Amino acid sequence: MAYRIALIGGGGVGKTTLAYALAGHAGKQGLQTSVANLDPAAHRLPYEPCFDLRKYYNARSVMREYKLGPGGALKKIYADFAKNAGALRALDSAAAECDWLLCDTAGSLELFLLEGRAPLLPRVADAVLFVVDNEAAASESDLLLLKALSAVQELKYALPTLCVINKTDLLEKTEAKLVVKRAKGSGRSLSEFAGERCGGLDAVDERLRELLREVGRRERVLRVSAWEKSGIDELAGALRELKCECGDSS
Ligand SMILES: Nc1nc2c(ncn2[C@@H]2O[C@H](COP(=O)(O)OP(=O)(O)OP(=O)(O)O)[C@@H](O)[C@H]2O)c(=O)[nH]1
Ligand SMILES: [Mg+2]
Repeated sequence: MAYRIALIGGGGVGKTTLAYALAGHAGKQGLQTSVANLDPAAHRLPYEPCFDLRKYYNARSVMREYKLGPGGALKKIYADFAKNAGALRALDSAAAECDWLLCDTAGSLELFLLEGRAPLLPRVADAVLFVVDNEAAASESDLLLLKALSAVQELKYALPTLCVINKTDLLEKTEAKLVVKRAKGSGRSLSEFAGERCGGLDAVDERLRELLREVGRRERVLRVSAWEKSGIDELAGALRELKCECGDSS
């Protein structure tokens, strides 16, 4: 059985592009790597999926039939997929044929975080790659929040979880833009603003640090650009290390 890694995260953060880049990299390292598409509403995929949830569910039909919006339809499809023996068997068969199986999921965190009984993620994955983009990582406070979010997810899914910031090719621009915008909003000069921190935010940061200490996390946040294929080697290495936590030291 393959080492199964689920890429999860909000819409448009680059899960699909990263799955493609990571599969290409792992393949070059000699690992037989496949990507499963678990997004029933995916339009175009850069990879040829070894398993495709669209063969089992049509998001538009589910929306029409049950009078649901896109989010509601996704939730319904995933709840059904978690009990769909035929589809799960097909996914298991695909996993049996490779070393690494990357599961590219639909853009939504709540789908997994707020799942009730019979959760899908622990059934289809051995590890989780929590993907965010440059927008979510523009400051130290953002990073702390991401680590806390990652820790909460690890507790929820009971799966080793790695947080990765994608689109770092855009990160510097975002950081610079944000600082300028916030300085303007504060009515202070850029240099004055850059040297200061808001007291309220500091208090929140400290609480988050306490929380992380309490749950004993040593969260690591990796940075990649799926687009420029930078940081992918480090990510693959970190995933290998995570694999040992899954109980496999091969
Ligand atoms: N600049 C930049 N753009 C990226 C990067 N990775 C992905 N993108 C772009 O971001 C957009 C969304 O990428 P996807 O890979 O479809 O993101 P996703 O998370 O799979 O999106 P959903 O499946 O809709 O949730 C596309 O236009 C990608 O080309 C990156 O590293 N840098
Ligand atoms: Mg996608």
